[in-house]
Amino acid sequence: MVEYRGLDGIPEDVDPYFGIAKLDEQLKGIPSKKIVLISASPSVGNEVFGYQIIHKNIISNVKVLVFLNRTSPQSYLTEMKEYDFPSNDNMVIIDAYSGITGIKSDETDHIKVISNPYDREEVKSKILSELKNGYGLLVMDSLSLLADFFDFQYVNSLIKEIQKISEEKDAAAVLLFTDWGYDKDNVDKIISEVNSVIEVKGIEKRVIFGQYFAVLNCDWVKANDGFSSVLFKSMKPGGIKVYFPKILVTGPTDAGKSSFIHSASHNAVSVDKLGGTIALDHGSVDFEGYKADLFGTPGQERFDPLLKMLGGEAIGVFLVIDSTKPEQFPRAIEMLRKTETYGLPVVVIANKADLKGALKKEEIRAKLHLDSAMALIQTFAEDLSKVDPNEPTKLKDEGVHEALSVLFKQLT
Ligand SMILES: Nc1nc2c(ncn2[C@@H]2O[C@H](COP(=O)(O)OP(=O)(O)OP(=O)(O)O)[C@@H](O)[C@H]2O)c(=O)[nH]1
Ligand SMILES: [Mg+2]
Repeated sequence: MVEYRGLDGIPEDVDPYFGIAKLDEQLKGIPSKKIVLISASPSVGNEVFGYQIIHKNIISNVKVLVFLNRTSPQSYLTEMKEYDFPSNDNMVIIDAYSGITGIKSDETDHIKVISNPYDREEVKSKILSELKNGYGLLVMDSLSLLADFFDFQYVNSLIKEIQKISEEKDAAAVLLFTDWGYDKDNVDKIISEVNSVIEVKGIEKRVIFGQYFAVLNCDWVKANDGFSSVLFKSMKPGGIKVYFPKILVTGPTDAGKSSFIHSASHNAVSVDKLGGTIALDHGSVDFEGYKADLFGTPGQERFDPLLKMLGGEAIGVFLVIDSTKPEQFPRAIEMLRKTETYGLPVVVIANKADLKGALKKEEIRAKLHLDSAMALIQTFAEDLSKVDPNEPTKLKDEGVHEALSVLFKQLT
């Protein structure tokens, strides 16, 4: 079994991967001979999943064949680049688009042209004969458009043929599908032909609040309780990121909440006065395929009336404490109570572990009465000589990253 260690940690020389956090963790990549359908509702779109999967594989030296009928190869490659997913020699495109528009497209080593995309036999034979040339992965964008052009019977028999070649050639396939309200029987038939279905949907209430993906089924991984749905954001550049809309950072005055938020995120802002936070901090974290919005509370008691509001809708908490100040520990617990976040996943950050007099982890655990299951992670100033009493301090990446990965794991 492959252990998921963040996107950069995925071992190479193996079967194709999604290159998408959580999806690779749940499904352990895409084994060869398997066909995955990524089925989106029209309001969200799934093309970025395609870009990201292609990119992850071509940079891992998997040869990827991409069938395009939704857009031209040129604009597809431009879109990929805008997400910071540049193409390379491992990517070959079958162009079933230019022939529709009448734009002349020249065949190259990396672009195979279907001269008449309305010719069902030409389309099928071009896909199947090219796939026999030794690809690790086929990506089709889009299968639903092919059903619109021809019909569902055609699409079903094409999937069967792809399956046959994938078996012979050890290839996998990812088929992008948008469900424009087709007849349910037709869609169910396709679902029954493939090995895994991933749904991509929006959380809608007149406007779209968010987007999520969820594995509907998968015949190579057992999930007794099913697979959890995963909120995501599509970033340009960056692609699909698992998204946590609100994580609270709280703890006593001067413990280092603002320092943690500034160290963990790339764009933090703090509403501060004389170095102390007086309203809130906010920062966006972008870490190993995850994106999270951190909201920091002030520590001073006079701002306690804000705590409940700041804690609202949070899904997890970083509780930051100063390792040298055990007298503040009861206050830390009180803040957890006042933010009304008790019961959510909490990671305790024992900051200022670099200072003289900092308590050891076990001492902190005992004094805070921490349950043994609760994570406690030490953080330190990166450079003691640069600590300024009026500014947040840059903390060492090591502790900050450990804290992020531990909480993110608990949240998904
Ligand atoms: N030596 C050392 N100093 C630190 C560390 N983290 C933060 N500081 C310093 O501690 C002070 C408080 O840090 P902040 O991050 O502003 O603390 P805070 O919890 O946001 O404080 P309030 O918003 O007022 O509640 C600042 O002077 C920081 O430079 C650390 O790990 N080691
Ligand atoms: Mg602060």
